[in-house]
Amino acid sequence: MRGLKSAITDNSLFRRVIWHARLMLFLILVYPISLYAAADIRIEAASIQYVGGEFRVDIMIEGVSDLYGMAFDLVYDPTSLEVMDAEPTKDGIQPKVTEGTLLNSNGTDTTLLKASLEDNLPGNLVIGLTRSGDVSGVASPAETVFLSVYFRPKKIGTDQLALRNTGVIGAQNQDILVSSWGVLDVTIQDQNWIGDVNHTFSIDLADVILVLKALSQNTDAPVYRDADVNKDGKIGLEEAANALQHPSE
Ligand SMILES: [Ca+2]
Ligand SMILES: [Ca+2]
Repeated sequence: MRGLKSAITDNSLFRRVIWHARLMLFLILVYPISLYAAADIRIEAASIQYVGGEFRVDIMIEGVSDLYGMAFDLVYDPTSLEVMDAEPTKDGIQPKVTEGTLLNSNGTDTTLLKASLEDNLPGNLVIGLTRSGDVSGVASPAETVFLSVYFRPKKIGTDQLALRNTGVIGAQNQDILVSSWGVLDVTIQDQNWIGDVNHTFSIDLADVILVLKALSQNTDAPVYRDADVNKDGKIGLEEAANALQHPSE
């Protein structure tokens, strides 16, 4: 009897050990995956911006593994913001979007980036960025810049940027869960741009060079008319001379 009882006890102990071993294996296998399975995506920029001052909006991603690509609409109020045009001399708007170093593995891998205004109308910027070909995904356990978009405020007030029609996929075309899609609230204030021909928030040699290049029609860079120092409605040698005299900051 004693032998049988101890055999039963040993058997249940054995089962318990097995159960614990399975649990540990389960936790080891599943926990790191679940740790990265739900990514956080945020929209980041300084919360105060200035009318006429270009600024960068970063789409940040954190806690993702096997990431192959992401697509979304970046939605904004077109009466208060405009997306910067990367190629002002071309017809339409080529949204100024730059990719981070995550999907291209610090510039070593090929990626595909598409960005356009939906129906060529401002307010809904459709963006997709993926890796290219039969390659594995990338991981970003820490917060990383996925891509950046450049805007310019048009009037004082507030605006909220948000992400819509979102999709995140892994290398096996599987959906990657996202636990939160952030929004960005910006307050837009007025700014005195007199003398600052290129809207860089400083008046310096770069303004002189831009005026001289513009006068010789040697640049596509924007020359801002609200920098007019002598109120003649033009940007010219007066603005260049003013910038030359300006103490460097
Ligand atoms: Ca400047
Ligand atoms: Ca002038």
